[in-house]
Amino acid sequence: MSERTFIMVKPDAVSRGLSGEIIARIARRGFTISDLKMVTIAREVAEEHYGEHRERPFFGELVDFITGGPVVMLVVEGENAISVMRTMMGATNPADAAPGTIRGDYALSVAENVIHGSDGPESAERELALHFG
Ligand code: 3AN
Repeated sequence: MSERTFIMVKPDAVSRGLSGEIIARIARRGFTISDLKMVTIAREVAEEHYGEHRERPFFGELVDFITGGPVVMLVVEGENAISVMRTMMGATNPADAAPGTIRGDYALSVAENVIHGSDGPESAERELALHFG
């Protein structure tokens, strides 16, 4: 089933010059990148994006990090885009991410883990509306 998902190259990856490589991997896999923009996220938008983590101890740190520099936001489309992108990203904690995944190849820290991708159809819809609506 063709799906749309929201993907974000996080500030750590943008500042390390990795956005081109990460976007190329997504395109080479066969997905269509149907929209793309570089932005610095406003604090209120970041708090809404990560709303489900509001009560977690790392929430403040997470919002500081994601608003701390430009990100690249993408709309990625194709067969099973949501779950295939999650597989390509690798585990949230890069220490557990398999080599060959984006986090497994480019990240070491759970806080600065290079990429975000929607974790299901409802979050994809919500995140696409929030950032591209
Ligand atoms: P994912 O991004 O794989 O969907 P979530 O939704 O569990 O993972 O976590 C959202 C983001 O919160 C992660 N991408 C990561 O940057 C951050 N995060 C998760 N756990 C921690 C933690 N223990 N300390 C700091 N940041 C964390």
